[in-house]
Amino acid sequence: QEYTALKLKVLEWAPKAADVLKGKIPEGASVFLVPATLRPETMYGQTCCFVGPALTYGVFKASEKEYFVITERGAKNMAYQGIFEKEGVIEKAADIKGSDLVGTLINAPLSFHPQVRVLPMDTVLATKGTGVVTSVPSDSPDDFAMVTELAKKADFYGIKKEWAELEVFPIIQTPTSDLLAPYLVKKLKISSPKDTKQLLEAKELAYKEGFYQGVLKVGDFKGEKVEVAKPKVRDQLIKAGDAFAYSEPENKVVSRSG
Ligand code: ZZB
Repeated sequence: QEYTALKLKVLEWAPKAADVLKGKIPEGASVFLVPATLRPETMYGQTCCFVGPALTYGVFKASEKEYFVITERGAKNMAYQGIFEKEGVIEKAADIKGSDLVGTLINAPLSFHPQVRVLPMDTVLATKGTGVVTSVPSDSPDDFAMVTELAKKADFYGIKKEWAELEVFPIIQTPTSDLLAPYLVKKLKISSPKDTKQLLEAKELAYKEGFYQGVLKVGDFKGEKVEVAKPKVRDQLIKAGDAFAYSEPENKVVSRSG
C-alpha cells in the first residue's frame, strides 16, 4: 500500500503535551504529526487531525532538525524506507499518549484552514499507517461522522466545540454532490461513528465515486479529474517538502472500520 505521509508542523502544544515533552526535544527542532493518507488530492479540505486517545505515540528523530509524532510501528516501517537520516536507526526522544496530544495546534499544508487542532478518534488503528489520521470531512464519511460527534459532545470529549466546527468546504465535484461524505452520511442514515457497517459502505462508495467520477473544484489542478490530479497534488506536496512517500506491506492493511 503506497501512502502519502503529510507533515503537519506543531505550532503550539496542548498543555499536557508540553508538560510531558519538556526538555526532551532540542531547542530549534521542528516537530510534526505525520498522518498517512491515500487521498492527497483532498488535503485542501483538512479540518483537524485525529489520534487514538488510548494509543501511545513516540516522538521520533527524523533528522537533526525534525521529529515525527507517529506510532512505534510506523517508525519501524519508516526507518527502512530512507525516510530517517540514519537508515535502519530508530531514535525516540519521548513517549506520549494520544489523549495528551489532543488540543495541539498544527499547520495543515494546502488546507483552507491552515491551522487545525489534534482531536480524538477511538477507531484509529494502531496497526495501520502511522496511527495519525488527517481529517477531511468533505470526502471521508468516517471523518464527517466523527467531527459531527465531537461538536455535539465537545465537553464529553474534553475539547473546545469550535475545534470541531471548522467550515467544511467543497473540494471535489461528483455527479451526486460536491460534499460527498456529508451526503452519504445522511443518505445511509449514519448517526454516529458507531454505525460501523454503514460507514464502511459509505467509505467504499466515496472512494469509488471520488476516484472515477470526481473533478477537483479547487487548487492548482482545478477542473482536472481526480484520477489525473491525484499524483500531481502529491508531487506538489512532496516538492514543497510537506510530504513524502510511505509504504507498508499490503497484507498487514486492516480496514479502519473493522
Ligand atoms: C485522508 C482522507 C481523505 C482519507 C478522504 C480517506 C478519504 P482505508 O481506506 O481504510 O484502507 N487512515 C490512515 N491510517 C489510519 C489508521 N491508523 N486508522 C484509521 N484510519 C486510518 O485507509 C486509508 C485511509 O484511512 C486514509 O486516507 C486515512 O484517511 C485513514 F477523503 O486520509 B484518509 C472515502 C475515504 N476518503
